[in-house]
Amino acid sequence: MARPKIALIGAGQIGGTLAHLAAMKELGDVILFDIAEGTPQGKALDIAESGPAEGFDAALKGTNDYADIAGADVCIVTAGVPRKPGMSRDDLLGINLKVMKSVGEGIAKHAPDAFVICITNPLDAMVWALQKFSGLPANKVCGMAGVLDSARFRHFLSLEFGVSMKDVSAFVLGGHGDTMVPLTRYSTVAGIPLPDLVKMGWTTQDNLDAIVQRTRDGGAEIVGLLKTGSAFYAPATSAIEMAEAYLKDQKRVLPCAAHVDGAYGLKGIYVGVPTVIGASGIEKVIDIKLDKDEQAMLDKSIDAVKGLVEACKGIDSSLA
Ligand code: A3D
Repeated sequence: MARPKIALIGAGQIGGTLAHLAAMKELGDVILFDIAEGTPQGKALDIAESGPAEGFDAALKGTNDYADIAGADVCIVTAGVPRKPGMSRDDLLGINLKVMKSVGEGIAKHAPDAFVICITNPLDAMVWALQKFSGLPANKVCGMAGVLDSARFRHFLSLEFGVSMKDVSAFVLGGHGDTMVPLTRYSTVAGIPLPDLVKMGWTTQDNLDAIVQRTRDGGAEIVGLLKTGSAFYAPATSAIEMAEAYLKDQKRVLPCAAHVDGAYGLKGIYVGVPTVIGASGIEKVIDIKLDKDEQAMLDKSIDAVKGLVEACKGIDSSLA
């Protein structure tokens, strides 16, 4: 059987890391596409040359021609610009919306059967626009944010409790932005919900609140440290987890920006929700019962996403 084909649209910081991870995990052959001439070719060659020492079997090719992504099984989209210190994700909307149009058209023409994972920010609005521009089925187009946001939450919790990250599970709902909703009630250490750990005296409510806030600000913390761009190692790892779930039909339960139509009382909007990812793409959106406070936080987050979607419609009338 031929190896799966993974097309990476955008060969910048995240794109290059995705290529390296996909090759090291032997998820398939990798096509790195970018408009910058030489960048995807150089990164593909550099990673391919790590193959003999690493011992992986994967072919890598860099290109500036969409025709090379033909028949891709997975497309991961990072094309666009990242933020710099002082910028919010929403400041990227105008530039990245235009990029989503050309990417959507390229995927529609050359890889219409692919499972598409968008990473470009502002995430929830960009994945919505990418699905519209590409015309691919909504269950085959999703956005990576929840896996990363919950990984950050898990990392901070493991530091607080002094336990392995493997034993910490965490859920984050809503848009990928300052209004994201880390769900403490559904986040656990070895199955023990966080509110119970507060009662047991393992941590305090104040510490937990600070961790929630640090999670919300997780992207900005890295932007502030790097100064020249945004996070790329953990975002790439998170998207690879989603791609692997699809390619291996793992039925993983992962939070991602999915098209929600019915669940949570929403109608046809992309927002971060728990999903099941398998060979059919987003196979299920899990509709968790929320309490009043959680619902209020989610409503606020959804309003922020809806505002960005309206802004997209204002910029490009074909989306209206
Ligand atoms: P960067 O290293 O700048 O790479 C972006 C690449 O896109 C560059 O190589 C550009 O040449 C390329 N590009 C620009 N326009 C086009 C186009 N029309 N077609 C093809 N390629 C194009 O950025 P990065 O890799 O650090 O980040 C990529 C995106 O991911 C940004 O929008 C970030 O904001 C976003 N991001 C999202 C998350 C989430 O959790 C959702 C996390 C981190 C970064």
